[in-house]
Amino acid sequence: MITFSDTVRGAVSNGVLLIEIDHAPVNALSTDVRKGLLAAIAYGEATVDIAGIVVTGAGSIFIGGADIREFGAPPAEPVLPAVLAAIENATKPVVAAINGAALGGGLEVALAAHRRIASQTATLALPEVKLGIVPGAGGTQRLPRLIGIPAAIDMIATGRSVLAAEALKLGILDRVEDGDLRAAAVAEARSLVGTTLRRSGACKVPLAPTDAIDAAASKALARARGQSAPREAVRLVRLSGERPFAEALAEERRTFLALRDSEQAAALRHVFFAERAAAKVSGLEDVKLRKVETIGVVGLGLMGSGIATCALDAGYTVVGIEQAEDAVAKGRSRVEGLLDRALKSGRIDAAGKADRLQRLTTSGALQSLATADLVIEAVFDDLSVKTELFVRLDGIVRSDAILATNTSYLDPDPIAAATTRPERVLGLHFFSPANVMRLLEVVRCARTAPDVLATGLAVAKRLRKLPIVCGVTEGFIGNRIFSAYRREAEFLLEDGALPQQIDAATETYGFAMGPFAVFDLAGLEIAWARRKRQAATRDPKARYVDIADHLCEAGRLGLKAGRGWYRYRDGKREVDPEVTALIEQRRAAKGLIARTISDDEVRQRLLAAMAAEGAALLSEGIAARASDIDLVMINGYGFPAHKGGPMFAAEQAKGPKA
Ligand code: T1G
Repeated sequence: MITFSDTVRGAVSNGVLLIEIDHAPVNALSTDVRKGLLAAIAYGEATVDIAGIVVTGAGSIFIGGADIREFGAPPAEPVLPAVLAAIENATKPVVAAINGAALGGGLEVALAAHRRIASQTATLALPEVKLGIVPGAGGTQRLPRLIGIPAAIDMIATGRSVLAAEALKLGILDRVEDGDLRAAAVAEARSLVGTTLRRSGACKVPLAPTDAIDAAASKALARARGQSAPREAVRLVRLSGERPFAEALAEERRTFLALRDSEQAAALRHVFFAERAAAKVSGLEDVKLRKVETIGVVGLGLMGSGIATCALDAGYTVVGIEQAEDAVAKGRSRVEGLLDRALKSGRIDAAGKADRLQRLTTSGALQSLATADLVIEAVFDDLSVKTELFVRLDGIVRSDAILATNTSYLDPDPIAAATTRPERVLGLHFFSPANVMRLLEVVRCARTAPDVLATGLAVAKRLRKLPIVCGVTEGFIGNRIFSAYRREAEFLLEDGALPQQIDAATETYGFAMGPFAVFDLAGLEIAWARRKRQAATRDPKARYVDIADHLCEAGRLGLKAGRGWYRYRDGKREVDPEVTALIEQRRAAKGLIARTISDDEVRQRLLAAMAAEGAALLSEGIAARASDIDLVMINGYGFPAHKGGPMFAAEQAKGPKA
C-alpha cells in the first residue's frame, strides 16, 4: 500500500495504480484529499512499471464533492482545477471507478478521467446550484462535451441526480458494471494503454438546435425564483458552445468564486448543515428503536391517503381505516389515484404500483389495527373526536405499539393522557400533500418516551421526510410562526398597505406566493373558525384586525369560493376594489389614518415578526435550534431557501458580527 496523504492511498494491481480516496464520511475533496490525489497521479505518471491509473472511493460513496466546510476560507493549494488538469492531461489512461455517489467536484473528477465505469447503484450529479454556487472545476464545460448542452443545462441548472442507467444513456458513463468494479476498471485501464485517450475537455460540444437549448434553459429556470446560481449555470453551459475550453473554464472559475462568497450561497450552506443538524436530537443517541413494519392510518381523507401512500412508497405494510364501507372504498381509491399519478409521472412502474397495493389493506374495523406497530390518525381536527379514537385504539393495539396524531393545531397532551400508556403517544404533523411535502413536525408530548420519539424520527427518515422535533404549543413551530406572519400582514393592512402590495413585496423577496394569495388558496374559513373559538379568551388589550372576519361574513372564503382577498376569474387572481373599499372602511371604523408603506418596510416587518416568534419558541424550548425553525418555514411554508429562513435572515440583517 502506498500512502499519498492521510486520506489517499494506492496499490498497484496488474501494472495499474489503484488510487483510493478514504475520507469519511463522504470522501469530500478536502485539501488533504486534493494533495493526495495530485501526488498519486504524479506517482503513476512517473513510475515506469505503471501503465494505467484507476481512481475510486472507499466505502459506498465515490466522492461527495468539494469539502463544503472549507468554503469559509480562501481555497488552499492545490485547487481542484489543477488536480483535474493533471488527471485529464495524464499520458497514462485514468479510469474513474464510480462505486457510489459522484457529486459536484466528485463528478468533475470523473469527467476529467479518460473513462468512467460505475456500479448499478451509483448516483451522479452536479448539485452545486443547491448550494448557491456553480461547478467550479470544469463541470459546466466538460459535461456538455459529453452529453450536449440541453442535457447539461437540465442537470447543472437544477442539480438533479441521475442513476447509473440514465448516466450511461446520456453518455456520461462508458459502462455500468454489475461485478467487481475495481477489477473491471483495472482491466479497462489496461485496455486503453497505447490508445488515443479521450480527454473530455478536448471533445467538441455536440451541436444542438438553439430552440432545444432555450427550452432546456427556460424549463430549468422556471423554478429558480430569484436564485442567481441556476441562471449563471445556464450562462456558463451555453458558453461551452461559444468559447474555447480554457477561456470558458476560467470564466467558470471566476463565477464560482464570486458566488461562493455570496449571501445566497451562505444561506444555502446554512440550510445544508441545518438539515444535517436537525437529525441530531440530544438524549436519543443510544436509544433502542421499536420495530415498525406495519403502519395503521385512521382516516383516508386528503391527509390520510397521502400518509398511507408515502408509507407504501417507503416499503411499509399499511392498514387504512375508515368508519363506513363507502368511506373505505373512497379512501382506497384516493390512494390508488395517488399511485396512478406516480405511475403516469414515471416515478414508479406498474410492478411498483402492484407491490404497493398488495401491501395495502383497507377496512372499516378498527380491530384490524391489532397487529400494527404504529398507528397514525388523520381524522377530523377535533379534540373530543381524536381523544375518543385514541382511547379505543389504546384498547386494541399491542402494548408496545406507538400511537401518533397528525393534528396541526390541537394540544396532543390531553389526547395522550386519556390513554393508559401516554408515553407511547407522539405527534407526527404531516403537511399537505403528505406524499409530496418533505417536512414532518415530530411533536414530543409531555410524556413521550425517548424510544418512541427516536422511532418516530427513524420512521420519518424512512418515509424520506425531513423530521423536525418540536414541543407542544398551539400550532407547533410552523403554524405558530405562520400565525405571527399572518398577524403582521394584517397589521400592515390597517397601517396603509394593501394585499396586492404585500404579496408583491414578499414574492419579490423570493416567496412563490404572498401571504394573502396563500390565505385564499388554503381557504379563510379554518382560521376564521379558530379566531371565533379564541374570541372568548383573546386579550382585549391585544391589537386585533377584524378585516378577515368581515371578508368571511361576506362569504369571501377564498379561491374555492371564487373570491377572498382577491377575486378569481378562470382561476386567475385579480385585485378586487370591493376588498380595498372594505379595508378602507375598517380603518375608518377604527379611526386609523393610512400611511405610505414601502415594500422594504413590508418585508422587514414580516421577517421581524417571524424571527420574534421564533425567538419565543427557542426561549420556551419548543424548538431546539434556530436552524430547525428555518427548515420548517422553508420546507413547509414556502420561505425562499436562498434566504436561509427567517432566523438566518434576521441574523444576516443584523450585519457582520464584530
Ligand atoms: N463537504 C463536507 N461535509 C459533507 C459533505 C461535503 N461535500 N457532504 C456531506 N457532508 C457531511 C455532512 O454534513 C454530515 O456531517 C456527513 O457528511 C454525512 O452527510 C468544486 C464546489 C453525500 C449524498 O452538494 O448530498 O463540489 O452531520 O448526513 O445522508 O464544483 O451528504 O455527520 O457532521 O448528508 O449519507 C457538492 C452534499 C459540493 C453533496 C451523503 N456536493 N452531500 O448523504 O449523509 S460543492 C454536494 C450530500 C462542489 C465543485 C463544488 C450527502 C451525501 P455530520 P449526510 P447521507
